[in-house]
Amino acid sequence: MFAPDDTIVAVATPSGRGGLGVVRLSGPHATSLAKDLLDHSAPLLARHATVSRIVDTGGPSVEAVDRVVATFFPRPGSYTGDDVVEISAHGSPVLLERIVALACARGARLAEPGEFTLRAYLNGRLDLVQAEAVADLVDAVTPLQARIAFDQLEGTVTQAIGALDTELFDLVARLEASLDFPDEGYHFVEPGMVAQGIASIREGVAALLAGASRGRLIREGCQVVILGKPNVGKSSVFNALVGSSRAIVTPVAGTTRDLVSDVVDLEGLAVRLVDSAGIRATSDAVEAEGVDRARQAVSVASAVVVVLDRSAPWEVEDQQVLQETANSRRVVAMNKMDEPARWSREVLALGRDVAVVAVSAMTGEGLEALRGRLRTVLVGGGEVYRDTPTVANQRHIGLLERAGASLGDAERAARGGATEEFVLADLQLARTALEELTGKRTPDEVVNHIFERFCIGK
Ligand SMILES: Nc1nc2c(ncn2[C@@H]2O[C@H](COP(=O)(O)OP(=O)(O)O)[C@@H](O)[C@H]2O)c(=O)[nH]1
Ligand SMILES: [Mg+2]
Repeated sequence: MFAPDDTIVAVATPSGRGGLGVVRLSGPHATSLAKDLLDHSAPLLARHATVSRIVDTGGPSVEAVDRVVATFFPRPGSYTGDDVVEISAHGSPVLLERIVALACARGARLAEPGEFTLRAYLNGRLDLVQAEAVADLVDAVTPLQARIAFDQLEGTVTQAIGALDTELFDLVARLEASLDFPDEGYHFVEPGMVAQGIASIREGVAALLAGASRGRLIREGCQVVILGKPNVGKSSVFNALVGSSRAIVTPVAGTTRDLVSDVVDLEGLAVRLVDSAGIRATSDAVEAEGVDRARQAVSVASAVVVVLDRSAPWEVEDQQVLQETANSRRVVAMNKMDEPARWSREVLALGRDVAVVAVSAMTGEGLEALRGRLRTVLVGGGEVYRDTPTVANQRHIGLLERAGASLGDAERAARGGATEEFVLADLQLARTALEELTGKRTPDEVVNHIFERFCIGK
């Protein structure tokens, strides 16, 4: 995809101003380029911070550009596996771009998105699962997302898959050996043992997949729509959960017409909360469009919060919202609990399994319970434990499912007394899937696609 012998350069810190900004150089000429850029005659000492100046020698006179700290990370122990020099300058976009331009003028090439991490992968510093974790870690918006990504970067998923692949490799080797010596009547593995060995690996794959839908929800975040008839306090509940006055709250029914949304951190779960127009039959064209949009948002949502006003008489419109959301995962919020109640939970005629909480968006009472119930509805109870591999990426899930299906086929073939060749063919398919996962054998276009989503400097 990219020329791996080039020396590449990019700003590694986010665009914008900050106390520091880092320019990263990687490749065979990283140190000689750094020497040209820096006002420092001695070679950079490995892994030492060197205070120096960036100088521009291209003009009629030498111009000092910034005072910086340069650090040299020699190959092969650097992030990319090539020689790397990191230059910490003052965090001004103008300065950082100037340093990059000076490096390019001396023969460096501007790095493509994700190219530093791609090199780390190509040089065997990270496997593909870990490289993907780098992007997830940088993109994380909740501490739990960051934790899962970091564990993945540390190798929890890599190790779990590696262990399965080793078991699989061992089984394949023994089956191949018994194929190679058929005349001696010597079987390196009993057919019963083969099926058992396959079953154990298949169960390992299934265990990884068991937590995957939850992992995926945590990694990707999800959407939750607040629904209810007009004036029950949807926008007030939205604002209270978001923690600011994003949505307009008025005593006039039908004021929220467009969707207002914001991301909230629900104990680590990134939830895009959507406030919607009140669901009701209306002759107002703008309001009707709002109601349509609310319904569309529900169709892609992971769950719904149905808001009801318990301080007002029960109406057929409330019943309609409950009916409309009967097939969605939902939490029912009986709002305005600070006022005298006009009806009780029994009116809802909902089973005990439906989460119903009394809240007051005005006083904040019951909101913690609402958050808790919502989280349970979305991901179930319990914690995400440290050091257990959490599979969270759709690519990984798809490949594990493929491996699991092939293992199932192999197991059935072995139990049915099929020849080693048949069993082996399925086992090889399973191995291919696992190797595509870790990057041992991944098509170039898949690798390209993965690194395309990185930003420049990663
Ligand atoms: N007493 C009381 N009034 C509330 C509460 N939540 C909302 N309201 C009031 O109900 C009215 C409608 O609220 P709003 O959030 O705009 O409802 P929406 O139309 O469903 O979005 C406003 O006058 C709010 O101040 C609550 O918990 N208690
Ligand atoms: Mg509203």
